[in-house]
Amino acid sequence: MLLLMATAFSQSVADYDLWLSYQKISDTELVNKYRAQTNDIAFMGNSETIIVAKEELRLGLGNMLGNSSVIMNADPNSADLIVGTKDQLHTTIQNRLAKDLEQVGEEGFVIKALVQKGKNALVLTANTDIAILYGVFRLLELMGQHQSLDKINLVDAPKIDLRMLNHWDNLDRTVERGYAGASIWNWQKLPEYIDQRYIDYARANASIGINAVSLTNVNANALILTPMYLEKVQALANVFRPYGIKVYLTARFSAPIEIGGLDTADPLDQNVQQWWDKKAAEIYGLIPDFGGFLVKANSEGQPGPQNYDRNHVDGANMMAKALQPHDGNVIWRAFVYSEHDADDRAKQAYSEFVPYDGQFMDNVLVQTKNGAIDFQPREPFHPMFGAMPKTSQIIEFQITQEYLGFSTHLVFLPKLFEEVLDSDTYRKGKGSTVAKAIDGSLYDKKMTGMVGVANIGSDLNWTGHPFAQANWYGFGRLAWNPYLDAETIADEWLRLTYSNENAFVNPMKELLIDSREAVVNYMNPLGLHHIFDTGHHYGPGPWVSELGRPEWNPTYYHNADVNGIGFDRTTKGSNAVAQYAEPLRLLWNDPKTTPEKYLLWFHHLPWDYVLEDGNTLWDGIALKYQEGVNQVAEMISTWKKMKPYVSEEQHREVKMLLNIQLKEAKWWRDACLLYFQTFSNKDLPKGVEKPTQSLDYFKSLKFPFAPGIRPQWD
Ligand code: BDP
Repeated sequence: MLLLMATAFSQSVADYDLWLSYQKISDTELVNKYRAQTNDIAFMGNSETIIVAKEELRLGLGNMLGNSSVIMNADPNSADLIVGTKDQLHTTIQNRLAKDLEQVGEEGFVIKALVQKGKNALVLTANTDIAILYGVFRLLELMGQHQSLDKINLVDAPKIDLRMLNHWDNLDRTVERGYAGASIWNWQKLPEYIDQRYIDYARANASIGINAVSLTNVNANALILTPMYLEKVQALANVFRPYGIKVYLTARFSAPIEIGGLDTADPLDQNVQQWWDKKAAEIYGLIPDFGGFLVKANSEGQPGPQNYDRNHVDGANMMAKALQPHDGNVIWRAFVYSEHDADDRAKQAYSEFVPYDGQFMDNVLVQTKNGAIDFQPREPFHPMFGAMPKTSQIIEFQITQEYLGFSTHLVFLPKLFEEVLDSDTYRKGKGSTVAKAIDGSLYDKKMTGMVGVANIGSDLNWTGHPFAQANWYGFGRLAWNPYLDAETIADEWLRLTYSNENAFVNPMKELLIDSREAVVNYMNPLGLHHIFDTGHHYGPGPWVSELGRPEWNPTYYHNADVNGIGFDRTTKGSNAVAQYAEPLRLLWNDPKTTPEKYLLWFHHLPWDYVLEDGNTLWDGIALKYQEGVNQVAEMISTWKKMKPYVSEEQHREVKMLLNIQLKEAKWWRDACLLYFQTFSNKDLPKGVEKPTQSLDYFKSLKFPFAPGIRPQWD
């Protein structure tokens, strides 16, 4: 009992509100100004979406300004704030804003300060109700960051169509790679019982513009497509609809056999095709705005078209045909690597998919992970980006921290996302960034999208680590605008979640920005990758070498031996560099012109290879590990100084988590260096602390109950 209480109280109740706590503003001058600007509101319309938008505005203004007397039905001719879609506005204002409204499409909005009949007024307008809701959230966010509205002239629209979360939630409420408690979907109590969490989840998503969610694990269970579960999915879709969120489901390729009674799932078989046609019609009967299917096929043992000697196009197009009459999409994942292919795992998705460019139907989106291996702390961008001009290719990031310290380590992921989005693919010459490849500006796309694997669970604070909320927030902001920089996002999130005091925001912004490099340094420096312990991926396991398939073993990825370390992906090795456009192909083929952050990703180099700063490779690796540890120690000392700006509870919680992070950073450093030292046979350089335990000790650590593991991998 005591233990239970201790767990429950270690998370602050305030953390449940995420970035939507609408903290009271203490600066009275600002409060008076905001009050004057929002006291009489003419909020037009009464759709479900408009009702939630009004409620949100009332809540936000009430909390921030202590204003409980907000009028929502003021006369639009004299209101302080006028909110309405284009057609609801008075023609004079409509005409003044016509140009802006043309630019913002279905989901964008305009917030403008203007003078109406000699009186200052703010106008929030858009072409649709959902965009009004987005505008309301943005207005409240600006106020939450204490920004002046006096001259506001904001015309904003999302640059990406599909802004989506993928939950890897199982029907038994475990979450694959989930570190924040159980799944928030309570399948047993649905459809009748609507948890308040579903509504707060939808609000949080809408506040950052997320407009689609896939509810279930990509390692799918076909039961989700049976009538009993579809009724439950319908209930969730009904909750999400006013917030502009479409529901997708993961579709197990073998569902026609498992729940349909057929003896094949061959995509060219007519009975199979008809089964999917009927299934789609059944789902749309319940959920008219259903988004579609997300499919992981022929990857890591999942069934797929190749089981029937068919290919990805056959499989994806078969499902796309079933969904097309209902305007649904198939999201087909490109995360494939095969036990029958001995080639470098990093090359396989490109080799399998790029030849199919132009063959997928218009409603097929090919979902590609940000890097070619698997959500590592750092990877070069996936070579498929920009390489399939005739395909709607969308990007998949992992928000949950499978390879970044679970929900124990503080790591600000927008920095990682930004690095990928800003990478130049050179597919159409210099400046062909990944962001441009996916937002449709490099090649015309039928549909664009950005997906994040959710880090959300039943923990009181949603994400396990209170700072992991920033990763959910940041993902949404980047999906809306992939050109936003990580600093801006950090600044916004800190102000909305904790405090507007610069003495808090500035050092904490620095801490967030540096946190990503810290984790790279203490886990996988200089391009090392996938040296995690097996299955659960908790902690280091560079020594693991005896698993059934070569690419399951960390030794496959680091290749350490007495001669050196790293994966040779040059023309002399696996030639994965050939999948990148010039000049990258040429530059990354030579260690001297490869950025050091990717060095051991592309090259196997001797221990005494000389790095840019004059250190040998061995010394450089060791110093990076130490630097990572030092960075965490710095984070701890910054956090110590933040006590005045957060509650005692919040302070203690993050302090405890940072202490674990420091302990685990040292674990990574010591375990990896001791192991690599058996090959390098060199002493640790000056400045690197001596390991506290032996290599055998680190090897002996086992974690059979680490969270987030797939049941079949136990
Ligand atoms: C890997 C995870 C595994 C997922 C897989 C995927 O370890 O749990 O099923 O990715 O994305 O990173 O399909």
